[in-house]
Amino acid sequence: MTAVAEVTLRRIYDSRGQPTIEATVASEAGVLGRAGAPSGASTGTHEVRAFPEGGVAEVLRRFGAREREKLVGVPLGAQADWDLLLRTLDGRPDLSRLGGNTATALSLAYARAGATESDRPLWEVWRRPGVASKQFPNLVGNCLNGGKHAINGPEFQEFLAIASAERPEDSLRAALDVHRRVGAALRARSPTAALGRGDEGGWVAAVESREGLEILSRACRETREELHLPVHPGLDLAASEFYSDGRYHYRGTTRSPEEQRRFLVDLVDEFGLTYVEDPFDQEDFESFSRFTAEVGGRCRVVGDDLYTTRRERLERGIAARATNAILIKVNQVGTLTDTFATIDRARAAGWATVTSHRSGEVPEEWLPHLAVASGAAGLKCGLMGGERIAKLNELLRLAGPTES
Ligand code: 2PG
Ligand code: MG
Repeated sequence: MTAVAEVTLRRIYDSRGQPTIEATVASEAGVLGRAGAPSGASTGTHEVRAFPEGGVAEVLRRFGAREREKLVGVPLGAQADWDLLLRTLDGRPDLSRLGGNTATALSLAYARAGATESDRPLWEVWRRPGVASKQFPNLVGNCLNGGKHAINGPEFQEFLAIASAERPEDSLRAALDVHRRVGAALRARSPTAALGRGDEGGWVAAVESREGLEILSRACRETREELHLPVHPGLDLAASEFYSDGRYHYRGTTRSPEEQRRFLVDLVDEFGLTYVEDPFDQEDFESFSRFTAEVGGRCRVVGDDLYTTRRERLERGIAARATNAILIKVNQVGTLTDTFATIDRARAAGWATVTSHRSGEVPEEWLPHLAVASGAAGLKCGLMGGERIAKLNELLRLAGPTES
């Protein structure tokens, strides 16, 4: 492989119409690697800073000849060196000088250039130790939006269809069927009310969290019965977003951490939830541990804001048995190398990883490659919208030719 000949940054826009960074890495052989970075809305406190004060304009102002000079000449295929250089160039642990999204775009663009020049698919280049061959993730598909991803929706941020068929194609078919049924149920419930979709393509309606779960769980049951495919309800509460002053704030009521835990254990049992993400505030490891001790045998308990894909946070979670799974988002830590370190540690502990999109996405296709490369238990993605379906269609391509 040759070396990096040129690096450029530009402003592009994400699925919410917000500016973000796209990086292009050109090799001496004339091969281009290009990648844009996504953005979250319910960001965890411990994530790197996506942009410095002043946003994309400030990144473009700060990323000058000095930065370019350092990057040009690095051989392709040396991801760890490249990513270390990105961290050094920024100079701050939270990447707030050039922005975590700048590092993410550059890290991915460099990986793409290397993969293209060596004519290998990303999933193969990224394959983690111990992941034998192509292993396909379950689908964690967003059907109903709330929290920060919707206006006037339920407190819980995401009502998810967890589809666990052997073939990705069947999982996608099941998740899409659940999404359709949830929409039909919401229309039937309020025939004259407007029905919209949130940031990740899930439906948005003025329902209570519990009612939303009833609708989701019924839709999953019907899909199981009619399509004979395994699909079960799951939740991402993003609970830090409605936690303050020691209580979880619901419409018309509040719950202490202890009450929240009992409430959620009951929901797991009543609705057969197989996936619960961020059920408590991001600093409350203790409630996570208690909850996992109670339901961890029958339910995937996933930390997102709790860990923000950071190895040190994961280490603390492993010691406390806080969850049994971790959500993986590259731009929470800023580079692929940091992401791999966290994935490898989770795998060594026997934990499941779930590779995730962000609520503000770009229409890129690398996400399923990362899921397959890391033997992820799940791929979390919205089911509607070009920027989501681009990832799901790529998963189908990775799975091979369509049989019927
Ligand atoms: C989450 C994500 C993606 P955001 O909380 O898991 O669904 O949302 O990108 O807004 O952090
Ligand atoms: Mg989350």
